[in-house]
Amino acid sequence: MRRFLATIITLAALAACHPKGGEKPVVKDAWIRLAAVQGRPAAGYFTLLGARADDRLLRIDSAVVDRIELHESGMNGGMTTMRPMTDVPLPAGATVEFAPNGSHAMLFGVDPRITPGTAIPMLFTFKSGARIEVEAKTVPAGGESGDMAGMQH
Ligand SMILES: [Cu+2]
Repeated sequence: MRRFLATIITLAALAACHPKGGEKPVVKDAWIRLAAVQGRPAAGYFTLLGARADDRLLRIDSAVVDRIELHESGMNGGMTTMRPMTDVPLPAGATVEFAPNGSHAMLFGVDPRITPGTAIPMLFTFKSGARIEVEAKTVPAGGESGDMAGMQH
């Protein structure tokens, strides 16, 4: 019983200091690095903020991109590798970053009229049913959003 009470108290303390998320997840700071060669995939980055309840990012769609995949990066024998993720867990109140060298969105078949500086609309769909549209700014291949350099992904 004493152990049980201690658990309750610990949980209450955790709940008290846990940051409260909003009703819906938030998508912020979305940007896309276009490919150096037209026809090659572009890479998209953004930050997810979890809502009050656990959620999952299921997919991203854009009217000007044929197909968008969610990829995670890893290292394999000194080489950067990546593999598709079917969805992305977004726990309540958590911050999940898609950033260069880490997880990223891969944009296949970007409309050739998109040039650096053109915004790309992206619609994020979550398991909770939340759908959030953001405008991602685009930068040229090798360009940065202020935080990183050089990598393909
Ligand atoms: Cu990728």
